[in-house]
Order: sequence, then structure tokens, then C-alpha cells
Amino acid sequence: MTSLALPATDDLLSRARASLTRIGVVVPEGDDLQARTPITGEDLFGLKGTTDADAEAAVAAAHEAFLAWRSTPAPRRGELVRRFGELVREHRSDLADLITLEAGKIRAEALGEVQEMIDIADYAVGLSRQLYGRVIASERAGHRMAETWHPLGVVGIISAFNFPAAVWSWNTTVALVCGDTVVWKPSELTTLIALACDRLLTQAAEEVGAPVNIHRVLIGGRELGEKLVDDPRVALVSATGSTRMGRAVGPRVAARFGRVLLELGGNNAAIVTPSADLDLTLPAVVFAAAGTAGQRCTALRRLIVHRDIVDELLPRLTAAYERLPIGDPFADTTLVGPLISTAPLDAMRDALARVTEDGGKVLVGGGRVETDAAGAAYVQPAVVRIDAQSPVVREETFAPILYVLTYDTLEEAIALQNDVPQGLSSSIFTRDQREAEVFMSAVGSDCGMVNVNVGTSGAEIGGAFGGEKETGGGRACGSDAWHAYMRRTTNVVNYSAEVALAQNISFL
Ligand code: UN1
Repeated sequence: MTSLALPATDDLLSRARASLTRIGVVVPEGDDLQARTPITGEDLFGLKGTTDADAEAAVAAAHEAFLAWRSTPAPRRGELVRRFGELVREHRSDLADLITLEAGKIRAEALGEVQEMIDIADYAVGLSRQLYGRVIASERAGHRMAETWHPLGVVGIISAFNFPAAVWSWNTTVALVCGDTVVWKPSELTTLIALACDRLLTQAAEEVGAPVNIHRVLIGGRELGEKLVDDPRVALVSATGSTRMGRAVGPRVAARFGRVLLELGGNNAAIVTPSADLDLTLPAVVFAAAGTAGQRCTALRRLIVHRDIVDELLPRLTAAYERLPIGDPFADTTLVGPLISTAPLDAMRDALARVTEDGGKVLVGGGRVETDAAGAAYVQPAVVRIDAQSPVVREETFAPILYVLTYDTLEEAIALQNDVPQGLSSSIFTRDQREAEVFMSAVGSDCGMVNVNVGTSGAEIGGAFGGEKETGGGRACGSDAWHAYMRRTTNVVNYSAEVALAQNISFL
């Protein structure tokens, strides 16, 4: 087998520098950490990290900026986000390049991630004129009761490598129109894209006359995230990543009565029923399971197939997997780019070894694709037939493994779908409306996102994004998720000339 042709790291470095220059990023070069590309698994250049003192100053500056920003009218705050959205549109291609370079996403998905940034910016601009509360009927005559929503404070964002720009945008654009300011601790693996996002937002702030400290970015390791977790000036910590990370962050923020918004692991399943339209189901399943090389929190990890159709579905699924073009994510024909590093490759190997020990069978894929770059990790996405009771099925392995399980009754399929610790996204493929409705009902999927004839990944920003159980319970993006970024006051006004106590109490 010939080894996969990859671009030269020097060419990738030139490409990174060109994009950064066009965006206007002055890279803080140094030797605290390395910017790296998973395309060849090699370092691009050394970066200077944020020191403890700088992190402290960043939180102080963001807090100071909050004190002014909170009284800027919300529609004017929206003007900042509108300008930011325009800049993202202008630099769409360079942002996508940086996402491909640092996260290894194929070009189409990198452009999709930038589109998600634009969509949430548009949403947040509209939201800036809609931060409304309710008026509630008072039990007392001559009284009015209402809710008002106010800015919360500094929002600390901790984000992961796999959506290095979009997840930050969900939080930041909404937080800014809500009157909050932001300090961001991106993944160490995607610092260049973070510097680019920060630059565009700072440029927008300069242009519209907003305080530039409405946004600060911290470059470096976990200790900087811990700073946000422990600092009482950080009113909300919005953290995306593993359940393990969330388990550490949640209680620490709660101990100081701070707020958290957690978007943690998923172990998403799709049920394929006998009435499913397989021509629709197959591409949806392959994108959800093998797309982004399985590195989405919404990636499809379990396919729960009715026993009557499994023999028809599996050969079609494995044939589609065999044809998946794997390789350089900049190449137009590639559908599966690299894993972020060799660590998920090892995790995938371990999981597949456990599959075999448990009597499961790898039907297709699972092997490393040979390249000349030792540090790069390209794999063939795997489809595995396994018993639903195998413990490995209940764990999230952040790599492209799709476990195929079978079922006989819908109740059994729903029980299997729910029988994992995580609860992010779920799907059913069916043309039977009863089945679809049951799946979406209170006795159906226990996930935050429940889809019919749509894969588990690729959610639109207009809905609330997030999930239950070990996924952490947080909701970001659209719908009423903005409430998490504001504090609510209940206001009661007595416009009568009488004192009236609630609950009919007489006193004096
Ligand atoms: C993530 O993987 O952390 O629904 C976010 C999706 C994307 C976002 C994924 N819109 O797949």
C-alpha cells in the first residue's frame, strides 16, 4: 500500500501565516507552547503563553469593561456583533483555512463552522432588540409585577479543539448583546484560530467604539482555565469538553456560587426502523458517524437497527465506508481528515481491542492510514457489530467508531438509546408517525436534541444546543438560551395609595 500524500509542513506554515496576516493577527511568538497542525502532526511555530499575572489582568480588565458595557443599550451592543459578523464574512476563507490547519477539518466542514459563526452573529444582533421579560398578573389590586433581564458579568469560556471558533461564537455573540464581557480560554491545540477570532472582535470593538476589553483571550494550558473557574469576578463559566473536565469544573464553580453552562460528552444514537427510507438514512448516518473523523460531541456513535433490516442496511453502510476518501483535509475530494493527534488514535485502538475481547466484530475500517508523517493520525472510520451490553458501547471514544446494535421492539430500541450516561443528541429514522412521536415524547429519547429523519450532528444555531445527564445540562445558541447569560429581577410596583401585603396578610 502506498502511503498517503500530504502537503509539506512548510507550505502549511506559509498558508497559516498568510491567513493570520490578512486577518491582522500579530502572533505572539515565543517558546511557551507550539502551534501545531494535525495534517502532518508537526509544529508550525512557537507561541508565547499568557502568564498568571496577565490572566489576572485580563479578568480585571474584562470586569472593568463590564461596568461600562452593561449600561450601553442592548441594540447598540448589537452593533458590535453586527460588525463582527461582517468581518467574519470578509475573512470567511482565511478563518476556514485556520480551522483546517489547526483542527484538521475538511474544507467543507471548516466553511460550515464559519457559517455557524455568521449565523449566530445574525441571531445575536436580532436578539439585541428582544431581551424581553414577562409581565405577571399580580394578586394585589393596584400592583404590577414584571421581570427584567440584566447583564450578568464576565463570562469565562473554556472551549475544545473540535469546534474551535463556532462554540466560542455561540457564547460570545450572545453574551455580548446580553451586556456581558468575555475572557476566553481556548484549547491549546487551536490557539491560532483563537487569536484570529479575538483580532476580528477587537477590530469590531475599535470600529464601533466599544471598550476593547469586552473580550480577552488566554493562551496556554489548563491552569488558565482554572483561573476562570476560581475567580469570583467570573459570573458564568461556559465550558465545552469532556465529562471528566465538567466533573472538575462544575463543583468548583458551584462552591463559590458561580454559574456554569456545561456542554460535555455525548454518546449519540440513531434508531433505524423497518419503515426508514434507507436512501435518506445512509448518507445521514455516514456524515454523522464518519464526518469530522468522529470528533464532534454530536457525532453518531451507536446505530440501533431493527433486526428485520440489519442485513439490508449493513452491506450498504460498509460499502459506503469503504469508499470514504481519507486524507489531506485541504483536498476537495477528501471527506475524512486527520484525528487531532495520536492520542485519539490510541483510544480508538483500545476501544477496538475491547470490542474483540467482548466478542464483537469490526466490519470495516479501524486501521491507521499510512503516511510519511509519524505524528499525524489518519484512520479508516470503523463500523462494529457488537452486543448492546458490552461496556465499551456506553463510553464516548472521541474517534470514528460506529457501534451497530439490533432491536426487535421500539420500546427496546428507546431503552437502548437511553441506556448510556450521556444525553446529548439522538435520532430516529422512520416513516411511521407513531414511532416518531413516541421517540419525541416523554417516554422517548432522554436527550437534549431529538431528531426525526435527521442525523445526530449538524444542529442549527436557532435551537437550544445541549443535553442531559453527563452531558451537563447546559443550553447554548438560540431559543431562550440567552437567559443563562443574564440575571433576572422580579419587580413589583404598587401604584395604589394602599399598603397591600401578599397572601392576604394583615399587619398593623
Ligand atoms: C461540538 O461538537 O462541540 O451540531 C459542537 C453540531 C454542530 C456543533 C457541534 N453544530 O454538530
